[in-house]
Amino acid sequence: MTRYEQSKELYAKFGVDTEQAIERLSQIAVSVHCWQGDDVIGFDGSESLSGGIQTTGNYPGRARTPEELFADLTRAFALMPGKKRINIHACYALLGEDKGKIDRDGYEYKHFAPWVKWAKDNGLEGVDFNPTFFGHPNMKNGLSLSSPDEETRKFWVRHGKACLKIAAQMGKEMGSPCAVNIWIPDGYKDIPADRLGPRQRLIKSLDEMLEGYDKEWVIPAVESKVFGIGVESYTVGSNEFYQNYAATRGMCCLLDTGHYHPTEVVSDKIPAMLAFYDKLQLHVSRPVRWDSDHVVIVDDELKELSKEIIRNNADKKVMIALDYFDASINRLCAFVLGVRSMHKALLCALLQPYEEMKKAQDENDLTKVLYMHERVKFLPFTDVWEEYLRRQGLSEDWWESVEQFKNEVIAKRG
Ligand code: RNT
Ligand code: ZN
Repeated sequence: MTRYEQSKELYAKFGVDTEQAIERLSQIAVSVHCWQGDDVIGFDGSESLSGGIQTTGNYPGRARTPEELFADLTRAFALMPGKKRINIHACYALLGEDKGKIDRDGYEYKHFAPWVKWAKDNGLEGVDFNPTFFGHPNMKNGLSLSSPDEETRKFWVRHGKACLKIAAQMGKEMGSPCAVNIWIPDGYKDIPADRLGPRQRLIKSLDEMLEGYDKEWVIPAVESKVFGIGVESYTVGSNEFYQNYAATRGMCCLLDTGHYHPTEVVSDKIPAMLAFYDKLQLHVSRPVRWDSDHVVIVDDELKELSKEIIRNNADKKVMIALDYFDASINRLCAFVLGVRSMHKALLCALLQPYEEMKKAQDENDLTKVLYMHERVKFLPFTDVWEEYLRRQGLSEDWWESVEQFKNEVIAKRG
């Protein structure tokens, strides 16, 4: 008997079917953010990151061109298990001869067609898209959709509209609806004199932007935030603001695991949202003391968050995207490690005996709930995980690929 076969029997004693777990895991798509590969700079002219978000570290080898980013992503994706999507930002437009001639409000599908081609060539399930409301001179005083300057506000509404149109075509081309996430950095460093006005303008902008979007091929979401660097006192797109906006507009929210007070956890927000919404989008990140966007690892919160998806049968309702950017380590490793961690946590969640535990909770046998939590914690998870990888031609030892990337690619990038 192989180790996997032995473990399969052991899990069966707890009422857990490892074959079912592997099968279910292989159906869950994870949307991988392209921006870990180049420190969130993009190709449309920005030289630095702004808007309350920051990459820190100066590890060499950042992808500087579309060719480099596509090549790095191809290497990274080959090491990732499961169903994958690619998540891109509007600033990753391939403008070609339109460079310098058009601005973000003039972007079209053709500027992103190479991304769709790459996604198809690499067997991806879909492409997700984001308007980019940062790293641009029209972010007047750090404001976009909530700007009191009508010209500025309208420019960003046009950008959003253009992106929704592009997204519809991406969805159609891939045969899988495109998730469009709306995040703006708008806010103030110090105590504002008006907290309502910017929010009213944001409602107006969002309504204008979202008017008539393609409901079949686009799934838009709004992403809230508690604060950003340099935007400490007031964030226009706060949690309450967007939850109410989404609820009244029949759309969905996106919860980023780094966007709440450090004592709040997204794992508990998931079931609260599922009680009211039939779709929810996630940005899985790892905040260390602040929204630091560290590479996702299998920590307790990631395991808890995964349990909320699995035990509520929300595999298709909760759309998982990753959002982190670490410039201090090998970026190929960062990409692959984060994706594998997400899958590991999901598999962990799939190997839990929920029925028995839920029953114990409802019977107020909370001693048993605690006992069971600890009892299953160290069951031979790795045997199932390695079997999952093996079936996809992958293994847990992929360090060599990290070294190869360093020697073959990074070393040659000055
Ligand atoms: C910023 C948000 C946002 C960005 C990406 C690049 O705090 O999390 O989602 O990280 O869109
Ligand atoms: Zn995010």
